[in-house]
Amino acid sequence: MKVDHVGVAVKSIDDALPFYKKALGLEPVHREQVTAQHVRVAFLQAGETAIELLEPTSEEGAVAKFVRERGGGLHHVAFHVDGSLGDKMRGLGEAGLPPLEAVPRLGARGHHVCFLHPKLAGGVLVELVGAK
Ligand code: CMX
Repeated sequence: MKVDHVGVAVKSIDDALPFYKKALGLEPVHREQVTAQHVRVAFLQAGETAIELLEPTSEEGAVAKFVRERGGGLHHVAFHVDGSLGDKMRGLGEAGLPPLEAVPRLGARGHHVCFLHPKLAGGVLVELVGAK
């Protein structure tokens, strides 16, 4: 599986961007508001992998809680699933590694996604990205 993107939670995307530009030469290639997740996001492409900066848009939601408790930082690692994400999720459930969602849900960039709880992966929130 390829790493699709690495999610980094920040208080402010605009405040975070100068580091990525000056230190790494990376600039946003896509910005979007994901209303259901209470975040706005910016994707910076680094080779085949992107960095997704996530900024909370309200006090609700997982990212706001993460920023409140930890001040931001590495939030999740997302892997690209070839083939059907729904099939992959069913297989994970049968293997005793059930995703947090019962079915794929719509995430940023029009992709379908699901998440695996950090307790399953040694403290890392894992996202799977693919086609429904
Ligand atoms: N990475 C690592 N650990 C995390 C974490 C993260 N991103 N978020 C929470 N945790 C830890 C908590 O600190 C807590 O640790 P301890 O038990 O050691 O104290 C533990 O996970 C359990 O947390 P919880 O009580 O189950 O629940 P939370 O309310 O903190 O929620 C989670 C955790 C994973 C269920 C929730 O964040 C979630 O549903 N995430 C998936 C959705 C999401 O993150 N969306 C935002 C991204 C949207 C996008 O990319 O578009």
